[in-house]
Amino acid sequence: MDKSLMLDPGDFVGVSFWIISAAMVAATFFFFMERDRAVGKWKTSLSVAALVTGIAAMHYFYMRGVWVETGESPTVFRYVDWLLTVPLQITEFYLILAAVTAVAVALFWRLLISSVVMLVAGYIGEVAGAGSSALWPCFIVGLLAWLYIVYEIFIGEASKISASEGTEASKKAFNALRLIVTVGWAIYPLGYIYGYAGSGDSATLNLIYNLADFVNKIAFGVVIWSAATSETPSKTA
Ligand SMILES: *C/C=C(C)/C=C/C=C(C)/C=C/C1=C(C)CCCC1(C)C
Repeated sequence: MDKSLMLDPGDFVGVSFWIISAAMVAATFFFFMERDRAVGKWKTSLSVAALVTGIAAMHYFYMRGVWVETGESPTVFRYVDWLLTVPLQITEFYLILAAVTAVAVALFWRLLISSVVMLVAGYIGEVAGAGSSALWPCFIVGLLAWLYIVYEIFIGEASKISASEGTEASKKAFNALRLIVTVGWAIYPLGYIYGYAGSGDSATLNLIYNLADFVNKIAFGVVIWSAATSETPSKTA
């Protein structure tokens, strides 16, 4: 077999694709199995967390192949993965709020559409590539869409609903998730800047995105798992 088609242990980016594939599979099984321990509507939240890591695992297997065999960024598969998993994570915010109170569906759509705008803009920018005139305008559009999500969960309607209607467990989950969406998600635009401004290389860009996915998909699920299993049947009634 052609050795270039095998994962080289010295290829840190390739190895990071491999390790994260394994971690995504493990997290998926964990969230599905732990579903039994959660009460009521939290079960759905854990299923969604498992879907996120499961979809990512599948894409990581494939992205590793692209990277190892071609040495190129698997941009299309990365964005297909994000386009499926980010809206699911946005759904988690809505589910957490909807589990405790009635929430306007319009809020869900605003968050969802913003996340799609963020990703489509980023995709167009990355495919246009370094040196193209679309690179930074697309980045700005994506950045604004992300800032809108941050606004919604810190100051807007979503944050007000959580503060006034939330249970202890739902507030805990909401607050931790919004930290992830602010601090954890910030790694992506920073990676984009690093990758395309100046002397950035695609290996480092992939490593940054891989680490960001590891944190933002698995830690995100763990936060939900922690809240879901801390609420006992008597507390939720
Ligand atoms: C599981 C995958 C996740 C949580 C991916 C999140 C991706 C982002 C937060 C991407 C953000 C970007 C911007 C804020 C500006 C434009 C470039 C992007 C798409 C990298």
